[in-house]
Amino acid sequence: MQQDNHKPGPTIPSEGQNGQSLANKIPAEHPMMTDNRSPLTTNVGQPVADDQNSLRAGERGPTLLEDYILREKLQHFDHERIPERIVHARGAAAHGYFELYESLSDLTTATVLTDTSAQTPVFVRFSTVAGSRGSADTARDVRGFAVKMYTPEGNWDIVGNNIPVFFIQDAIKFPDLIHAAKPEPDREIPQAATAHDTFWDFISLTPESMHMIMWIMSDRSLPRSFGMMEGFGVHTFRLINAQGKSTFVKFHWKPVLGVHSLVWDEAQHIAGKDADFHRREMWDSIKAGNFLEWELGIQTLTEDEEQKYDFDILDATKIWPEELLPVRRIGKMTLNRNPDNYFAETEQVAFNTTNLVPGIDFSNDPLLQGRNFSYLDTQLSRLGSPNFTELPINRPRCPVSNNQRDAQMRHTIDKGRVSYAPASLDGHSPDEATPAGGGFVSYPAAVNGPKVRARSESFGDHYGQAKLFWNSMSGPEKEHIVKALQFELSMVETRAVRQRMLEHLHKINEVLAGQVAAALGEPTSNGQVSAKPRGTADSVVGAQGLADATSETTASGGVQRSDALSMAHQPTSAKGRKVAILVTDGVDSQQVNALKEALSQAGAQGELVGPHLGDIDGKGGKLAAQKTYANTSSVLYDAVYAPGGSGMSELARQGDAHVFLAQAYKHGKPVAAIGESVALLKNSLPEGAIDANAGVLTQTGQNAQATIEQFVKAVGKRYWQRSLVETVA
Ligand code: HDD
Repeated sequence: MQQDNHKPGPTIPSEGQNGQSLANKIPAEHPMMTDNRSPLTTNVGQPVADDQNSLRAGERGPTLLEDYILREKLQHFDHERIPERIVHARGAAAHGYFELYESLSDLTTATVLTDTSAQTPVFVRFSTVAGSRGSADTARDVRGFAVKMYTPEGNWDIVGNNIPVFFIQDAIKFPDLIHAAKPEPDREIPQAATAHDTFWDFISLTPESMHMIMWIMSDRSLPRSFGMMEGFGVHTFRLINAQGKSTFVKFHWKPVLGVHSLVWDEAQHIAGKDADFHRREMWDSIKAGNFLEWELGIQTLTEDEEQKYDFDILDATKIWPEELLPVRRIGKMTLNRNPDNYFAETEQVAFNTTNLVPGIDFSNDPLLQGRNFSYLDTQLSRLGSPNFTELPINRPRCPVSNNQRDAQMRHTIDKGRVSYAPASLDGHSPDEATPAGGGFVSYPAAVNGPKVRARSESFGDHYGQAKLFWNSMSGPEKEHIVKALQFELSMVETRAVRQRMLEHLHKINEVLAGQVAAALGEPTSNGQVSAKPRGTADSVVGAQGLADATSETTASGGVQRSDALSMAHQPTSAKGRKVAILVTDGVDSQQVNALKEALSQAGAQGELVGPHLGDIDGKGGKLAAQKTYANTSSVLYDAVYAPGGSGMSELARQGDAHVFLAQAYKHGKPVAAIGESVALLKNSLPEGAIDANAGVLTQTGQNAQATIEQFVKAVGKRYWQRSLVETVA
């Protein structure tokens, strides 16, 4: 069934190619993979002689019903679409592998976490949550980070996000959350955006979402690239060792390039200039051999420590502060191969939180427990048959053997009479694996208590970790959160919803609430939340959450500030970055080539942007412009460089060059100008903007080497101290 994805399946040669009859050349195996180079056939293999004209009665006559070739082609086309995912519809994925640094045999029996010699194949899909399949990549949203590992003990999926917490504590609220976030049902507006009444109405009545709100209003929801995002399993899981001992665990993916983001104005522009910004970047990087890498980290907690902290480890709206429970890095994942076919792989891949391997188990997190129902159910509706696990991208790489049979689109041809157990005929049915032989055994956690629809009081603090997040932000990060809330809430038409949100914000931080209130033209809140949430959360929130109006950080194990939450402490480098080099006839080619070389040495890419594509008559040799002002934009780059050269004063007359520099400046990116281009830069930026310490580099002489070095070091950084950013572009 499985084919090596690199090799096309056997093709059927035509008579014309080798002079032999087709019948003699039917391959023994079913060709599953095609590179479309074999002669054109119908879906049952009949060679097609004319694919340009349908069969008609006379050259100008009506089309004949007999034309099964036309009918088959149109019919297949008519059925090409499957339902898009109800959430996470827009995504992009890549293949790769996972390697373990050290065995975790003290904690788990899972081979993928104990065998350091193995290279486990993975397929990883990144996604936005709210938008449709055709929406823009840079919407403000959580990013899905779903990893499928093809282990020798079956597929293990970590179906995570790039944010470590979630909006709600109980899966029963998920359909409400998503209905509120999706376009409003009467008008189907807005697409891929939360800046509308129904979302904020729901949020303002759901205090448990406040921690998550701080994360999505931060720049975490505007990643620079997939490879610059963290990933989180979010829930608490269990690791089980050979002695049956359970340890609670949270999974983290730490990007080797660090965590970096865009800013909102930039993200909005990118959505128009290149809606495929993230998927294109990943595709191009992998194609160029710049693979994406993350380290897998774990935080662990013993059974005895389950109730040690003032947050509940079963509450998915809470993190375990890294200062309290450090992340141990245990392996590395590398994405090194683009999919061969978007539909067959990225669209048809089916993740499921219940795809576990022996040695890993669930916790009682009520959000996780609900997800464990939802994923299989959704795949049945999306992919249409329980045989979706036989699709090449979903099929485990280890043997699959059981008595499940039939259903639509069955691929496996099960031989023999036995499809039941116990059986003695035909060599009997597959044997169960014993626990000692690696069979999955659920952790025998003791369970007792009455059947209730209630939430534990230990889930009751909704503001403590929101405060921890706010307090851990740098100044610019706080400013971006304020601006995000000003934007989002100003788009809400219902005043009562805006006011309710201000009340919640006041409970997180008064300055934050005050600044948002000012932009909304509202008085600052008195810290009382007027509307209580409905249902079971009410009493719980009343017990701790709403009552807490102090500035003390609670539910954080005593941690008041966590550097791990801020992106300000992340390493920056030019690696994986893209730089625009503005060129026109008369540019100093040697300088351009020296810059390109220096960027490439640093793992970055320099792209020449000119007034037209192709030949640029450089001083010192010809150059080729790869992009023009018509098909690219400043927002698609991490830095902009205007080289020197006798012809470069011409650039000042190209209005787009001004916009390029001014916009890069506005978004805090490094900009540089040499020689003849310095005047252009000065004219593009506000007075006083030229400041090397603020990433604005100039060099009036022609010897640019020192500036090139300084510039390359600056690529990847953002200079938030530019005080005049609001006045330009
Ligand atoms: Fe979910 C898809 C992540 C809560 C129900 N979810 C989906 C995907 C990711 C997540 C990454 C896309 C997988 C892919 O690329 O195909 N979901 C999360 C995280 C959650 C979460 C990190 C909270 C911690 N999800 C959640 C809940 C429910 C669902 C509480 C329902 C009770 N999620 C789904 C779904 C989807 C899905 C409807 C849609 C498509 C799919 O499953 O395959 O079943």
